[in-house]
Amino acid sequence: MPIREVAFITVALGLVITMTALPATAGIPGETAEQKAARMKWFNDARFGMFIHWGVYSVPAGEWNGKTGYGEWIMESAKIPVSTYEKFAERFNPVKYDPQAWAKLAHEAGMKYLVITSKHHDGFQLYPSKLSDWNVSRTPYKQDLLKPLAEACKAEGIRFCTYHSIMDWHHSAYEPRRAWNDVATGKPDMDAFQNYLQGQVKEIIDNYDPGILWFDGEWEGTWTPEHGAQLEKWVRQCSPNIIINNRVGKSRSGMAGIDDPNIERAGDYGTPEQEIPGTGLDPGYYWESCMTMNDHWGFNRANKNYKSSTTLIRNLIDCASKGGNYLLNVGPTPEGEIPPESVQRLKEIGVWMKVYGDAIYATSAGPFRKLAWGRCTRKGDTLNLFVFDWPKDGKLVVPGLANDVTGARLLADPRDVMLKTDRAGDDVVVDLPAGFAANPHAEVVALTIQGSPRVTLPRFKQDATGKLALLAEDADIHGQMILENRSGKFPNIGGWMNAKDWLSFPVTLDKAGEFDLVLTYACQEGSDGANFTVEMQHQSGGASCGTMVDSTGGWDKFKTVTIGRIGLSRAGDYEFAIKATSKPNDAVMNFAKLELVPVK
Ligand code: FHN
Repeated sequence: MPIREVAFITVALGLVITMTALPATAGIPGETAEQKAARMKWFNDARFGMFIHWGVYSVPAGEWNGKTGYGEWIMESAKIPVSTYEKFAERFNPVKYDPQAWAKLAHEAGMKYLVITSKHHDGFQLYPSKLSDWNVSRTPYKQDLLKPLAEACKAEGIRFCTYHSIMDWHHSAYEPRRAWNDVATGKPDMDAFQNYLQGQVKEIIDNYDPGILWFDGEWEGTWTPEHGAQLEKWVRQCSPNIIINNRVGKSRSGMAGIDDPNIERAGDYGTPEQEIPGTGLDPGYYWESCMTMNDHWGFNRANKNYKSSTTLIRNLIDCASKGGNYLLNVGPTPEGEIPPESVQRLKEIGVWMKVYGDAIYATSAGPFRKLAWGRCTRKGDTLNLFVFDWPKDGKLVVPGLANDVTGARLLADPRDVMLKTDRAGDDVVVDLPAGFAANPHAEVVALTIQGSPRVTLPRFKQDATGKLALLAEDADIHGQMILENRSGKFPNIGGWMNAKDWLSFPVTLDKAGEFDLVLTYACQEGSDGANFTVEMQHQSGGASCGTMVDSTGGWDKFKTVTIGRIGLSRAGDYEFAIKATSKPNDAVMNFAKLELVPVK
């Protein structure tokens, strides 16, 4: 079905652009924003934590029937009969487990908290629950694996936290019961299952006092918002100051993890997974991106596709620059060892954090939409400029910063030499020392300014041919869309689930004229059909071009199509806005680029 074109010209009186802030997520009923901020302070200051996925799924180590691509989902993915799967417990014997070493490794990596799976989807508990025998007591090891780690974390000064899966492929009361669950008895009963779940949560709180209860596996239809609300209330009764993620209920929007504004908020914070949101999230919105180091959460012996330490450090910086946390995963072996590739990276991260950690901890999001050379966090009157790409001419351009600069220094320079800064129009330029051996992961320039940051956002302009290109990573995001990279080649706006969400771009048109609007986007089969408009507002009028989205065959299948032709008779400042005008079946589209191509 070709894109249907409905190009129409409207004269608009002007458009007021307002940043739509995400309302803060839920929390304790009646809790003020200040009270929540106090309760979340240790988490929000921490910025960096360790995730540990460990269980009997580590015994097959990702391999089954000659295939090696499995992880912690091996029971489900390979449809292993539960009676067969249970035999893994007989081979789960972590005699090399050293909880003190794990806590020390996390601490020395600069991590401030640790989240370990007390129970994953396979239902197996790492502790001797009184409510189930499908746990560590069924292994040769028998001892509680959580208690010594909780104590070791306390000794290292890092917060011990637990992940507990709602979905349970083993328990007889959980529904839907898997066809390969040949040990279940009786009929599933989700209310009975909730009682079991709440009983185990109380055991965990009473015995290990976790700082966070990290729920997961909430997505199946049998787990309702009401179940989530009841569980959340129960947890808060058991531990009033605990922090709960948003996967206790049904408010997260998929892997983007950010709360859907149309759904009653659940938990205290958003949980992007394997991705990092775009800029512009509300400062009062707490979130944490969780990621693997290789391609699996659980131990997979064959998978050596580990991210580099530079990538891991820059992910941490990216999260902090947007006001969020980074929860980095390790998947230990059945013998109780963290894979050497993970240990090596954690040690390298720790070396970097020792020098630059102050620019990460207890910071807030930087004031810039995008920095071509790196990222920025803010701490009081200091903007921490993380330089990934060291300028060859030694001139670090800080775009649009209107504030007076009171100082600039290299965070790593023990001599604490003040760097020269100048103003160049809207920008501040920092003179970096020639021949300085910048840290290859990221170097930090600490820039102190007068007053709260004031940034003039750059306006997008035509190139020499008169073409204007508006890219996903340049968009002002109004809502919960995220910046991701589904093509693996260029960023795109994803998670456009809500018709109220929209994108805007400040544009300065030097050359008026007639233009073709050329859109690069992706849309999954079955999600097509949403309408949207491109609005181009000048102070004295403007134009719009509207179309209906057609499928491109997948969220990662990008196509470039001409969606219309418009005439812009005036040069000058415009506000471009891309808005949905009908409710999407799933998401509106994955937006990559909009170009205005002059008509010859
Ligand atoms: O299915 C789980 C997966 O195994 C892993 O635990 C991740 C970590 O956040 N959560 C779910 C996938 O979204």
